[in-house]
Amino acid sequence: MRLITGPLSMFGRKVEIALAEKRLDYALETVPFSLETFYAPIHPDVARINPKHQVPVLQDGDLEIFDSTLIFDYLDHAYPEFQLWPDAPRDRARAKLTDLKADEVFFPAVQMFMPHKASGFDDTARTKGTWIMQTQYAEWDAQLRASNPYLHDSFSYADIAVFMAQHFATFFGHGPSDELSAFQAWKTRMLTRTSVARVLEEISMFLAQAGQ
Ligand SMILES: N[C@@H](CCC(=O)N[C@@H](CS)C(=O)NCC(=O)O)C(=O)O
Repeated sequence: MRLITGPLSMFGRKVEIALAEKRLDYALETVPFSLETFYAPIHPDVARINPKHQVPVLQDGDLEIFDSTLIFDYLDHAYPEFQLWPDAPRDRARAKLTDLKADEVFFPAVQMFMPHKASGFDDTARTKGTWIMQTQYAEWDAQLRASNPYLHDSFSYADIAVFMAQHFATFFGHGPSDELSAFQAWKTRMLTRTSVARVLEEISMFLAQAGQ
């Protein structure tokens, strides 16, 4: 198996955590990335496999796929040991909804505060973005109070997605408030997982080398 990703890709880091949680061996291919040029030039395999020219991309034998959530689905089907989606249909749908909210509701709001994207958003958009993030934090805090210790019945892909999204939000100054004690306790719990701690250490090392 070969994972093609970038050092600051929140979606790629989701997949790295999942692969570690599932104890799967893989080769890591890091695409060119810098804080000045971002993903240029595009890695040739990314350009060939993903028409959106985005990472992560996963190759497994003759299979070539992209999109972190699609990769999650594939990993649980192909490598059923250490399942990370809940089994029961409704539980699985709920966990997938949490992953969707992290990726496609919360993270686009985080992106409004990234310096290289900020000029594309005015104050009205950013106020809405802040509201979206705070609303999601409150929802996840309530969810954790009901289903402690993880967002769903057991540790799942949903925890991975929310953790990575809030990590980037925190980096850009929009972390969860201390009053959300269930969410804060969950963050501490997530950090005790080797898979998560390793990825955060690598992100910090990359940023330190880039002078951030
Ligand atoms: N829905 C995709 C999103 C992938 C994505 O946005 N990747 C970013 C890096 S985190 C990327 O490659 N951006 C470069 C670009 O859009 O040109 C997933 O879950 O993998």
